[in-house]
Amino acid sequence: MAFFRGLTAVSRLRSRVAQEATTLGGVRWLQMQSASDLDLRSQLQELIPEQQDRLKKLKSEHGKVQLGNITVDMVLGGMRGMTGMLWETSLLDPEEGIRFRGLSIPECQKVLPTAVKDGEPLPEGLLWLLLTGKVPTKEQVDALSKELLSRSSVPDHVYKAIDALPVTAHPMTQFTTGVMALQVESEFQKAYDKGMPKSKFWEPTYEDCLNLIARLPPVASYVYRRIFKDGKTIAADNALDYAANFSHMLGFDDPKMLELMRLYITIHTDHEGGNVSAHAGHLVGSALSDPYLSFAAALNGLAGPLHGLANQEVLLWIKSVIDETGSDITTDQLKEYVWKTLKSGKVVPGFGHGVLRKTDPRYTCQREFALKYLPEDPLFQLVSKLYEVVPPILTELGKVKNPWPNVDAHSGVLLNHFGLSEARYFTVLFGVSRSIGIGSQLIWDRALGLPLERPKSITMEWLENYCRKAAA
Ligand code: NMX
Ligand code: MLT
Repeated sequence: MAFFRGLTAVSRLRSRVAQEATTLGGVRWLQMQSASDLDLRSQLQELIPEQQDRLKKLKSEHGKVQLGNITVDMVLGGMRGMTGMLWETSLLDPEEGIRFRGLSIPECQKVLPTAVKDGEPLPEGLLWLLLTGKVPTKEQVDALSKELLSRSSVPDHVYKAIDALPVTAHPMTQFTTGVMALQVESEFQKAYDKGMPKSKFWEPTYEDCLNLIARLPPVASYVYRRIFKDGKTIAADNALDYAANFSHMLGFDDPKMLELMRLYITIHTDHEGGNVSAHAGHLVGSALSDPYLSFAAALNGLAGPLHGLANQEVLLWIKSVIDETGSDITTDQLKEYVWKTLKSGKVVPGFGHGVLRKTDPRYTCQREFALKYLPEDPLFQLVSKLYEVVPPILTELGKVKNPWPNVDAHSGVLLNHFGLSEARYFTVLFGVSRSIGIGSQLIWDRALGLPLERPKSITMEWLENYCRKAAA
């Protein structure tokens, strides 16, 4: 991990001790951990000056190095392939998929602490990894779980704000309203209004982000229970970890569902910085809007059908296939349905990607989960069939750059299997998870003093004149 390069000898040693504690699981090692080893904020405090120096050096020594050429196609094509922002927490490779601080999803599944033996990673561990670049010990993750729990109390006015909306409002609208209502508690806004030096900006941002991440499960489960369970809410179980507690508050306590939720929340956290939600959050945050305002912007982007809403669309689409053709669908009927969707002017949800050019590893790990826990599920089998049927058709269209499935092609059928069948709710789950990635980067945005984002735009006339001159 490149991030380690800047670490001091002391923190490197500490990180080694922490990792040996994971491997050996020995009490003697664990006793060597100090209180500050278990405290995420103290860890960050130590890392920030090193990373600030690293950025300063990069700017002063290499500021004029060219990273590529901008073409007219890029300007007109949604800025694809145009490198334009710093995003430290993860990096996406078109062929291989996402790496969180250098670790692929299978690597995270191997090294991040779990709740059960050989189980799925705990999302708190990923939050620690995204923020510090270090793999946490189980003790660090447990401490973070407790810390999040201690921050999770939601003021009553948030629920009242949600209740002001019709119960028929889309779950994402209700969820984002809850996030906006949480904003009145922003530590960043209060500190900024009082006045604080730029070097301190990251501290109230950290407080806001951790509070936000902690409070989203109660808000999100309130929205679910309000819409789909007659408003009968379920209290938190303080003995559970972040994802399991969220599942419990939603009303799902099957241990397999708890594992699914841990996996789900882990893999949806972050997908580098250019995706619509992360970019929206980063852009709004660059105006020094506080984390609540920034994250609400991110959620509004996530709610679009080409982005996070696709997980809703996939399950609705799969159910519409069954409604029309029955559950014993043949390959030919499936092909016909895919063509019918395309001819109606719609996209096939869950397939394609703005950057990826292979099957999304987030799809693959969900498929592995399904093969382990629900191989006989008829909807899972249909998803498997779609894997064979859809890519050749999208390839035949001739314009689709990536015919392979993305994360959203799979998530809905897993949730549906364990009883969470209300597709309209799915994007809220994505949103809870994404707060971890966007929040982590927002803290680093403030720690590194990243500037206001303000790219140049041009008109068609400007472009025509420019191209005419370039050709002359
Ligand atoms: N079904 C039908 N057409 C598609 C699909 C698809 N799944 N994917 C791409 N295309 C079309 C696309 O609409 C465009 O057509 P046109 O030139 O007529 O506008 C053409 O193929 C070229 O698009 P690409 O360059 O391959 O993809 P782009 O980067 O523009 O868009 C997506 C990426 C993800 C928006 C697109 O693949 C899509 O609409 N997929 C379905 C929706 C989806 O699953 N979104 C979720 C993505 C993951 N997430 O969670 O955000
Ligand atoms: C995401 O997780 O944000 C999506 O895969 C979209 C993207 O990366 O562009």
